[in-house]
Parts: sequence; structure tokens; C-alpha cells
Amino acid sequence: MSKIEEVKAKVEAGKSKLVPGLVQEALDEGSAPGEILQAMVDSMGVVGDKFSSGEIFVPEMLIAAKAMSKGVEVLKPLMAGDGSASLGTCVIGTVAGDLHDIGKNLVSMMIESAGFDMVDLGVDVPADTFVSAVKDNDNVKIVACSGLLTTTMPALKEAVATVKAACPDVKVIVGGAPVTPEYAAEVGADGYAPDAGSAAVKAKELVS
Ligand code: B1M
Repeated sequence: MSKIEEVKAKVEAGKSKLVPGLVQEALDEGSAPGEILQAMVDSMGVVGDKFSSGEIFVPEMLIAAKAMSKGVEVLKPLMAGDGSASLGTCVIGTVAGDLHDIGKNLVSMMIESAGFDMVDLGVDVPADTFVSAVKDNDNVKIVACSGLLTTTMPALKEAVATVKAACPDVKVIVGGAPVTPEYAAEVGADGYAPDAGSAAVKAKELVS
């Protein structure tokens, strides 16, 4: 089994203590950070499928998520930006009622590496909290809202509407597995991105 396959297997099995070391070993063997990250994202897909089929339950999903987060910590410094001039501040969070943060954290990492200062509000963020963060921080150009559940799509819509009404100059980007470009347009978002890399590209595009 290659190191990357081992990373994938151990993330799926939720082995938080082993994953960081294996990620480092995969890097030492010459694997690219993006390749290792993709393997871990794929693991979460497998975990989601096992959950859907009733093979595993919420606790197993949770420990797999923790294992992936530990692996991402090792990669984060390698994916950081070059420290050049800031493009502005980006406020990011997962919308109210939604506790999923891995995708949001990856999006945050990629937008930061594109040159933004990040204010991460975490998960379960009410619409008004996005607005307060825009007002409490300097030079906020982008609000990025993540949503992973079909049941929290109304919260995504409310977040966009609340931010756009209170802060018309700020651009809002939305994304997350159930979000489509059509839904993003329908709720009045300025941008949609299917993944973390394209969220960074979209953020740059919106401020240029
Ligand atoms: Co949950 N969960 N979960 N879960 N979970 C999903 C999302 C699910 C698809 C699993 C399944 O059934 N197959 C399903 C949602 C079904 C639906 O709504 N259609 C689901 C469910 C049902 C639930 C609960 C309701 C289960 C329950 O309690 N019965 C519950 C809800 C809790 C809540 O939020 N209120 C729940 C709980 C959890 C855990 C807490 C156990 C854990 C999350 C821990 C954590 O995040 N710290 C968890 C996990 C781990 C998952 C899966 C397995 C993995 C999610 C993940 O991290 N993926 C997930 C199944 C799956 O994704 N296949 C599942 C990896 C991550 C990199 O991808 O988050 O999609 P993702 O992010 C991508 C893109 O979506 C995009 O870029 C990212 C990277 O490229 N993106 C953006 C994300 N945000 C973006 C924002 C942008 C742009 C792009 O712009 C701003």
C-alpha cells in the first residue's frame, strides 16, 4: 500500500493519532500536498457513502472528520500564501444549524493563500453574526458562506439576504455540496464555487 493509500485508509478509519505522521511520510516521499489533500477528501466521500448505506453512524463520521482535520493541519503551512499585500478581509463561516467545517476550513485555507486576511466565524453561524463581523473588522470585501445540508439551505439564503441588505458593497460567495450555481444565483449571491480552489479564484475575481 502506498503512503497516500495509507493516509486514505487511516482517515476512513478515524485514526487521528496516525494520520499526521502518515501525511508527513507521504510528503517526505515526494507526494504533492494537493494530491494528499485530494486523497483525504476522497476518504470523506467513502465515509459519507458508508453512512448513507447504514454501515457506519454519526460517531464514526465524526472521528473520520477529526482524523482528516489533523492531516490538514500538517498540509496547511505548505499551502499558505506568499505574504504579499492583502487583497482585503474575507469573513467565512458555516451557516446556522450546520456543523460541518472541513470544507469550510479548506475554502478558508485556499482564500487565505490567494491573499486575503481571514476572519473565521466557525460553524452554526447566524445570519446577523456575518453582518456583525463585516462591521467589526477592517476592509471586509468578501463574505463566504458554506452549507453542507439540504436542510440548512434556507439558512444559506437568509445569510446572503441579510448580508446583502446590511452591507451592499460586500460580495457574498456561497458553496457546499448541495449548493448549485442556479441556487446561488436564485438567492442573490455574487459568486458560487464548487470547491476550495475555485472559491479562491472567485474571491480574487470579485475584488479585482
Ligand atoms: Co454529515 N452529512 N451530518 N457529518 N457528513 C453529510 C454532509 C451527508 C452528505 C452524509 C450522507 O448522508 N451521505 C449528509 C447530508 C445529506 C443532505 O443534507 N443532503 C449528512 C448528514 C445527514 C448529517 C447529519 C444530519 C447526520 C445525523 O445527525 N443524522 C448531521 C448534521 C449535523 C449538523 O450539521 N447539524 C451530520 C453530522 C456530521 C458530523 C458532525 C458527524 C461530521 C462533520 C464533522 C466536521 O465537519 N467537523 C459529518 C461528516 C464528516 C460528513 C461527511 C461524511 C463528510 C463531510 C466532509 O467533510 N467532506 C458528509 C458526506 C460527504 O461529504 N460525502 C456528510 C469533505 C469536505 C472537503 O467536502 O464539505 O463538501 P465538503 O466541502 C467541499 C465542497 O462542498 C466545497 O469545497 C470543499 C472542498 O473542496 N465547499 C465550498 C464547501 N463549502 C464551500 C463554500 C464555498 C465554496 C465551496 O464558498 C463560500
